[in-house]
Amino acid sequence: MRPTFFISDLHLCAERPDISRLFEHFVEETAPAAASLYILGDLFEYWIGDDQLDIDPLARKVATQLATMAEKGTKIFFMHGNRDFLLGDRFARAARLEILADPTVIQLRSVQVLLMHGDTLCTDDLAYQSFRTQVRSPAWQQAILAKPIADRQALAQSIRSQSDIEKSMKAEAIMDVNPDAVSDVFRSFGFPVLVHGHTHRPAKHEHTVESHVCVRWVLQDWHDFGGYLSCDNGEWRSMIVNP
Ligand code: LP5
Ligand code: MN
Repeated sequence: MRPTFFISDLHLCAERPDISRLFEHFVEETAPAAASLYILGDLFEYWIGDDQLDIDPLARKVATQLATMAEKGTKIFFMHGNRDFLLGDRFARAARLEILADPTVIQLRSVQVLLMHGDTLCTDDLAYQSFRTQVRSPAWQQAILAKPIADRQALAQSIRSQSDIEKSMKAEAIMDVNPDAVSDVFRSFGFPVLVHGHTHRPAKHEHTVESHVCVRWVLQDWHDFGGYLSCDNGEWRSMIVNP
């Protein structure tokens, strides 16, 4: 049986051509070995609506690269991150991928695996959680998507700057997952393996919840190099993309 791969937090953008080249290598040489590729959010630096495809050559290229991989036989799944939560059906069709809800449970052999972007676990970051509630509301999204694309681009940049200012004033611990939130999801989903990104703190954690030892994989971001998590016949491994 072919392996399953997981990636997140690539933050692809025209300003980082090195990461785009790494991604190209990954989709052409590495990921086709997988039966399924799960992209757990923040594939793009930001996404302002699917008409980004009309103005952003990199977005079109990524869609084509993913579609080519899907045609070769790797099933591709995408979950929204806090940067690309506006990615929608038009991109999904162009990239031949399926959008998943956050959270989603999949089964690999007999193991239940819970997939999340990871931002909902950061419950101590109250300012972020209230921002998230606002931008994930269908009414807000409808109003935003009705605006001209240039306005949305400017707004995304303002939010990015504001977010960077606020992050510089937040304690590191606030921006990590909350242990009780993690225990709660393990409990609610029957003590699965948990895979998430967002925090950019790649690791394999073990949590004991009601005497169950549960594993939580945090995915590698693609800031300095590319990485993915592989599950191959029940064996989990964190891998580096080697061009
Ligand atoms: O992304 P990261 O890791 O740097 O920081 C996140 C949280 N920040 C965000 C915001 C994103 O960085 C930017 C999202 C851009 C999306 C583009 C589409 C938007 C649609 C608009 C156009 C169509 O998610 C950060 C967390 C951090 O993770 C760790 O978990 O702390 O959260 C914040 O910093 C949020 C702030 O605390 C509160 C929100 C500030 C935004 C204020 C809006 C100002 C608008 C000005 C308009 C003129
Ligand atoms: Mn994120």
